[in-house]
Amino acid sequence: MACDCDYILPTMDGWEQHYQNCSTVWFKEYGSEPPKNTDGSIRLRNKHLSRLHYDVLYHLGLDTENYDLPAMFGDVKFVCMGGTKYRMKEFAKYIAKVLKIPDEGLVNLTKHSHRYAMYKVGPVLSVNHGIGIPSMTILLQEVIKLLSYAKAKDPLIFRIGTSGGLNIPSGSVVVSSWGLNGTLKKSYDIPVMGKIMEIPSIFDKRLNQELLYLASKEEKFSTYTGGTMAADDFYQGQARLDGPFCDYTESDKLCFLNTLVEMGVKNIEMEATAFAAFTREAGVRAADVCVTLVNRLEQDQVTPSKSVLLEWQERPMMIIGKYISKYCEKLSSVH
Ligand code: R2B
Ligand code: URA
Repeated sequence: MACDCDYILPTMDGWEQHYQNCSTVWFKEYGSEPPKNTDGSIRLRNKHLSRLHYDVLYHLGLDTENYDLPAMFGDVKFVCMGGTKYRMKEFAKYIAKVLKIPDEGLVNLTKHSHRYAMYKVGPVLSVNHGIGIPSMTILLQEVIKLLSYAKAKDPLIFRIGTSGGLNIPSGSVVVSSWGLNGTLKKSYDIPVMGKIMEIPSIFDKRLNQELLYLASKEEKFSTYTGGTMAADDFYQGQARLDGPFCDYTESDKLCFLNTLVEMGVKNIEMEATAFAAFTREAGVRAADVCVTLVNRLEQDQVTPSKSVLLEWQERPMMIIGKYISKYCEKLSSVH
């Protein structure tokens, strides 16, 4: 088995030698080849799909019969996902500026579904996923199929999000190394036909190191790495005291949050576990990069002004923007 890492940054001291979806790593871990084709495109593992006459990506408003997906999306290298439609349109505009691509023609490519908003700028897809795991995983699974049908080569998927921080200044950024679920396990647990299916939720270490390296050059804010708890609720599920219901005390809350801190958790949001689990299952490199809007050891409410919140939400975009431009620089130096 030979290394087939499609490196974006050259290896530096102390970095992992390979991405997690490298054939050498995958073979060691699972005893099989990774689910990708020799051209780097995603090989879908679901055998039932071959029985479909054509595939309807219902929530994207696209399908394999009426759309030429390879022509529309074959050149996609990066998918950036985030909660809101507004933020992902802003990201599309931002990346257009970074890559010096005109953005006048920005159209919502999923407009027929009325569910999500997806924009394409050169090799970048910018798409929103809504709030929470179910909304995110529906989008993510259809995006994985879309990338596979389009034969996109070695794609990467980023989530640029918001979160509550643990013991770090608000406005800091966290690049997640793993996701932790609500029962403090590093897995995404989903009931399938009456039984819980557990999928490990660990992010690609090498990709994290590359992003942290680029983030370390930012002077306006600090970037941390560590665990990210993905809760299924914003209020009690994140040990808040300010929801409509609350059956625990403030000291219970602090005791729980301190347990998370001791475990190495740096922030709490609502998607990390499933995002890490499904991207890894698909053999796709992925990273969750979130800004923290509040230090949860100090308060529950998100109180910064609208303009500060908007400025902070640009921070994950800046890191991912740098990463994407490194890739494009590398590409143009080869051609
Ligand atoms: C962070 O912010 C949203 C909740 O306000 C949720 O999508 C998340 O993960
Ligand atoms: N998003 C969350 O899920 N939690 C927070 O505290 C802030 C944003």
